[in-house]
Amino acid sequence: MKKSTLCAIVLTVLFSACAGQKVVKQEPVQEPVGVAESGYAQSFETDNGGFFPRGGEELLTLSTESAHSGNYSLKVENRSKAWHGPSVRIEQYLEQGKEYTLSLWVKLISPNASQLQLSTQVGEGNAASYSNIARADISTASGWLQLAGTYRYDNTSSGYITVYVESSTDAPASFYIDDVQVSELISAPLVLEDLPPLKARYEGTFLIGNVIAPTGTSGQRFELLKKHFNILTAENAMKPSSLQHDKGVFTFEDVDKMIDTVRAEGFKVHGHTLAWHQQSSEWMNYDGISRDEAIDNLVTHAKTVAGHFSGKVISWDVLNEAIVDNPQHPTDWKASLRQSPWYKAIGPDYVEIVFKAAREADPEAMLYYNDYNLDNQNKSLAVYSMVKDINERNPQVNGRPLIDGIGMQGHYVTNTNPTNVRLSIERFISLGVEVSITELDIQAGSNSQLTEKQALQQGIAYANLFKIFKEYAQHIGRVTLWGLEDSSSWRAATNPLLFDKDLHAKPAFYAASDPERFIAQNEALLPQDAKRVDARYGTPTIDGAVESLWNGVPSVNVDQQLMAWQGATGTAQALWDDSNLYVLITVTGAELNKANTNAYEQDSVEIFVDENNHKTSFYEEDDGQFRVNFANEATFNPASVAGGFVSAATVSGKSYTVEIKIPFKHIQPADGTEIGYDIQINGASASGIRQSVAIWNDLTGNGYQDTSGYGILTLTAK
Ligand code: 9MR
Repeated sequence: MKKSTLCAIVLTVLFSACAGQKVVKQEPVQEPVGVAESGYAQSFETDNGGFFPRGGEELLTLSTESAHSGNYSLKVENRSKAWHGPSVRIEQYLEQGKEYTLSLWVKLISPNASQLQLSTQVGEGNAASYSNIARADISTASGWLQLAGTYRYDNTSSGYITVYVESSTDAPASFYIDDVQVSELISAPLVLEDLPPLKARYEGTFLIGNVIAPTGTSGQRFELLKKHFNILTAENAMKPSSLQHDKGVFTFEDVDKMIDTVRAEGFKVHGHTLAWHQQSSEWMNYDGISRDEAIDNLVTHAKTVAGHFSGKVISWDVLNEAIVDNPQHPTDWKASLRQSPWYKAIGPDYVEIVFKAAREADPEAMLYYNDYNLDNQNKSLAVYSMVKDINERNPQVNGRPLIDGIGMQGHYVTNTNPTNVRLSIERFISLGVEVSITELDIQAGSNSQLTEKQALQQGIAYANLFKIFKEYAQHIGRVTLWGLEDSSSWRAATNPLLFDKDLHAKPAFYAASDPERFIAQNEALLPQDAKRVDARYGTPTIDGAVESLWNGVPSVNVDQQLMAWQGATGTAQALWDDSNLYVLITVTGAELNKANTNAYEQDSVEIFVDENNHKTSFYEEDDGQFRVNFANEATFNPASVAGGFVSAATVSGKSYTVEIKIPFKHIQPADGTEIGYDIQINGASASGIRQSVAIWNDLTGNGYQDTSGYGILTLTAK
């Protein structure tokens, strides 16, 4: 729409500029002034429309350097945190219970590629909740890109609602925004469906939970929560910076009211969280603080908060997300600890210190260690090692081992391998602790869109997990979903929950409710058998030239696209001899771009090899991923598989050919030997970001850590 038309439809809004004012994340900057009859629209032609820097330090300026329409846009620079960005208050344009379309245009300035998201915040301080509306991968070559989605404002009583742009990674991206619009969407009123309550399905099995904000204790959403769930976690309100934003000033009032209300309705409450590297006030553990002062801050916070809620919560996430992703030496848990502010200020014993403080202040509450990606076997081994060591050294703290439970957050995707979830549950159970699934959601689809097939695949993923949870129910205290309906999820753009934005049950709900039945009815969607191909016997010269030895060797098409773009594809053939595997891959339709610093985002081929064909859901010693770009630069996962690897590449127009030698290191190859094998082609865009992934067999996209989806290569014809 042209800007002139836009302004004609929506009354121009006049705000006084407030860029440059110091603000902290949850605090209002100033009251917005000016009224629009039918929504909010801003094109930055005359002023900044009331946009303010969310973190206080970002620089927002009106700019003529680039505009989506008209002459001006708002330039956003000097961000240093993922949640920093331009924010504007919109509460006066909203009516409680109505749904709105939120949209704006963004253009990236730097770095070359980033991920930007449009989000909304409802409420302030410890009553705030945050939802991501739309997210996009963007590069400087993308030009102007629209971020748009819908959101139903179920409760506007906080009087503080914003829309803002942030990045979903920590990259301090700078960008322009333009043509912001918030307008009402005519949608059907919410009607609750007559469904069997989920909590009744799991009565006596485990508690079934969801999240809540202090503003969420009334209305249709609360009715739906009451119907299906019996335990609640505050999604944000009980985090450290919410309860003690300023040193010594504990703000319990909103949360106390919320807890009293939900307990009166029969809910149990779980506490989240006493110590975390996020949403923690900087004064608690700033760079350069003394160990003693940091310990004092940690212990005071944990004791005051756990003491305050004692008797009202049944359990606590005492410590959240302390272990790094995919730790390289997982049995050494101290070396696997995240270099968080608490770690830097205190050292590894901060873990024990905070658990002891919590136990002292509330001896009844079950004390949990909580983390994400615990389906990663390295990460779960590090957590196992930590809890084992701490509990062995602290077997009797107020009558029981110090750590009572391990919380597996469970922020999953549809191709998360359920076997890895099972393995981690088993590993934790072997410690004698309770396990809970604490933040379950499963992403599917994108841009707040979910096709029927994606919804069923998501259902299958939920069903597979609930089947496992039921099997281990004796050791599982609680399964908590991280949100009620997709549109209010922190990952709203990828539809991860059981209910849609109109509070209707999705296939995922029926899958969670009766997993066995759901799987039986949708079996056709379960993974297919692995594809097979033969390798012939012979030893080629690795020079990128296709010698006659390759003639007649069976060839596979690498053409199943995993991303929403039809990029480079190719064919692959394999030879073998008593020492090596040889692969010849020819790629067509490539941009021949290797500008991205991530090797996997360059035009490149990947070979996945599982020598013993164990099809494990994690990498064993014999498993490797070998990547070569069109310029013959190789990268390896893990780095240790590089030894003896040789490759050659030749380029012709938009095609390239790669010839590769990979030594067998763990098997004695023989006629008839079957190895796990897959081929992937990464297609870069002309602007240097990965736009396509074509694969031979494994559609999960998980081959870099999981060999169970590989195809099978049979060594023949010696
Ligand atoms: O869902 C929460 C979202 O509203 C907040 O913006 C975000 C702030 O960091 O925290 C989200 O919840 C996180 C939880 O506290 C810990 N595990 C990861 C969750 C998703 O980020």
